[in-house]
Amino acid sequence: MSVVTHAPTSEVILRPGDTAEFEQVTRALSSGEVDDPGWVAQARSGWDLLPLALRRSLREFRRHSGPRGALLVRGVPIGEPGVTPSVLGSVERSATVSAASLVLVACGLGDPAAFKAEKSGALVQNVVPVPGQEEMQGNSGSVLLSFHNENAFHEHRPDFVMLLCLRADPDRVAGLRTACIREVLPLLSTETREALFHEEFVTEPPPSFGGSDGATAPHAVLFGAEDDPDMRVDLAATTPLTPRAAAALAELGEAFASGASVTKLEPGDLAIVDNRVTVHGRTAFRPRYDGTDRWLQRTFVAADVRRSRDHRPGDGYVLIR
Ligand SMILES: O=C(O)CCC(=O)C(=O)O
Ligand SMILES: [Fe+2]
Repeated sequence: MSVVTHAPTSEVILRPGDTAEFEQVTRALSSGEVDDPGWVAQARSGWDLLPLALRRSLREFRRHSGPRGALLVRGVPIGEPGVTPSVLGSVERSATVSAASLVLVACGLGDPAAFKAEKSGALVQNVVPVPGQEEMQGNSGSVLLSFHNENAFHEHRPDFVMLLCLRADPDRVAGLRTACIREVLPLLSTETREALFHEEFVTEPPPSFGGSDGATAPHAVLFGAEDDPDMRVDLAATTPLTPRAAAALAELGEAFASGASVTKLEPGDLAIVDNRVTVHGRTAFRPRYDGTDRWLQRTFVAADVRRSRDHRPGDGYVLIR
């Protein structure tokens, strides 16, 4: 009899020895330019040197992301971060320990990827609150950030979204929220499930991608396997086209809220969200803009980068549309 096991692990705590081993690999990558394909190639070979326990967990997660569709890895090397940046579109171009940690993991889960229209196409992006952006439904804001699949409008949205915490908010109230369709599906009525499988929704890109001009063709929110579907939705950018779609979307939003896991990320915590089955968002917090604010770094992963080849000139890591 064949046995398929999908270990439901949702948290991996690296032992101090594993963190030290991981850190050594990042040190070898601590000079150079993150967006240089040569540096990424070095990170790809560095993957083989990462602690075995970590590689094993990530391999299992890549095969099946578990009932929560997210993995928290604790004890990831972040070096010694300076003051939290506070400008719009801030990115990490020069190699640092934290940037190396992100790209090393990305190279094991698939390949790193970025969008030219977003944060200038950098592979490692700073997620920080920005003065004047408080109300933004984007990662520069600090009001409640609603549930979304990352870049839900895009044909080649990331398969995994990685968020590495360099610094928690001083009040320790900001929480990353995730909700996985595997946990949410049983909470939905039959009518809602059915409606979500119909192509009766459109999703707009954020303004940086062209705003409403670039809205998708009608799409379904759930698709694929009826008992383990993929999900495509952004509660701030997806519009229902019919009354039944509107009712279903409202019920889905309520189910996200009641089925969500909330994680107050600590320095060295790496959250990996399976963007195919899990939405994420963030609770509200109060920024100070004094260099001590919450600071995450973000990298997207494409499980099969070949599929977006026509969007990536020169087979690079940046999708130009
Ligand atoms: O700040 C967070 O915890 C999540 C922000 C977010 O949605 C993102 O950066 O994609
Ligand atoms: Fe996001």
